[in-house]
Amino acid sequence: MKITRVEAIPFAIPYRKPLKFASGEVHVAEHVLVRVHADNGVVGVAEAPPRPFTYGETQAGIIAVIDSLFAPQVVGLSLLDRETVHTRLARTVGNPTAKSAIDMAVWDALGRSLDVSVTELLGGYTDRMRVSHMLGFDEPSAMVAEAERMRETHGITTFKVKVGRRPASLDTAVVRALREHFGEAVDLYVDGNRGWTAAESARAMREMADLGLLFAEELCPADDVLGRRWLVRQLDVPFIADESAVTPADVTREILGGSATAISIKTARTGFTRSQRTHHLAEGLGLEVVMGNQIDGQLGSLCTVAFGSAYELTSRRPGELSNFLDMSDDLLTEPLRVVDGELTVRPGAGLGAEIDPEKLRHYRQDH
Ligand code: MUC
Ligand code: MG
Repeated sequence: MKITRVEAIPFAIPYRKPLKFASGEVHVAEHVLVRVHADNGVVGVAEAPPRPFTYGETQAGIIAVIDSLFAPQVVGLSLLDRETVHTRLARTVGNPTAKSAIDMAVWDALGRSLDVSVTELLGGYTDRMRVSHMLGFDEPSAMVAEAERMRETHGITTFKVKVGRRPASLDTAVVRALREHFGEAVDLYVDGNRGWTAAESARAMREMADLGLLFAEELCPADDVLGRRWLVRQLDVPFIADESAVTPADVTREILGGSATAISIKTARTGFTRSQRTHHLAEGLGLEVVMGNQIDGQLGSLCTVAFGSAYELTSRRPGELSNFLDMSDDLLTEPLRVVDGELTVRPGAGLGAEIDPEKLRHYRQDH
């Protein structure tokens, strides 16, 4: 079970419905498919989504760092050497999605080699999660119509509403329209991607106080240290740290500093090995956890549900598992389906993902 090769393949798939939010927008999924080959003939897969506005990574940078730094550091190790893989990759700062894709492809290859699913390897708590869908910026009527379509087609009843625009009434009007349209039939929470100041956030949350929100996420920058603590102290819902708390050390700092009271775990940026550490930390600190989405394709969403289903704490809340529904196509032979508001893990070995060779040929950008 020795790693013989790591491939990093750029591909691009357009979005049918681009996602717009306070820190950026995504029109095309320009991701990197990572394949880890082992000497037993097994190949593990995962995908890295570059998010320059959040982590500074680009598609070309992910390929360069894998080819020049990370692949040579892991070739020759056993698929069982996950701690050594993690330690070697951790010598380099940053590059969270490049590191995570290698980590997850190693777990996939290990699962395939042992004929065990990744979820079972990790913890095996359940085989499914409820799904929360992310609604990007638009007019209130369009966002209500999109949520209605997601409920009718996929049975989704939890929505994360992107906020953080100016004036804030653009967003509060959307949340109010959703609540008026659906009544108590849906759960709603908001994510500001650092778009507002602490004072703007406090005002907007007061304006939405009657709308029964579950959470507020990253409404203002964590770097506004005192402002954010001041905001978090006055809220009566958990405040989720997302992009401000990528590593377990970040989580510790944000939570103990009073700048957040809940966290988002995204396998796209902490893989499986680091996400385990974050999960254990969250359990120790008694935090609410939401499995987040890095605007992942189907492979990334499969990684999220594989991890989220493995533990009680991560499967308790609906996970953000449905951004792929907004893409025009994907790479898997058998597409993921959200049915009755749930996404299930794939039965069988590893992640259970098979890449369609025709689709990969069509969407890859390296030849
Ligand atoms: C999210 O939860 O924020 C948008 C920016 C990012 O870093 O992730 C997405 C979704
Ligand atoms: Mg977020």
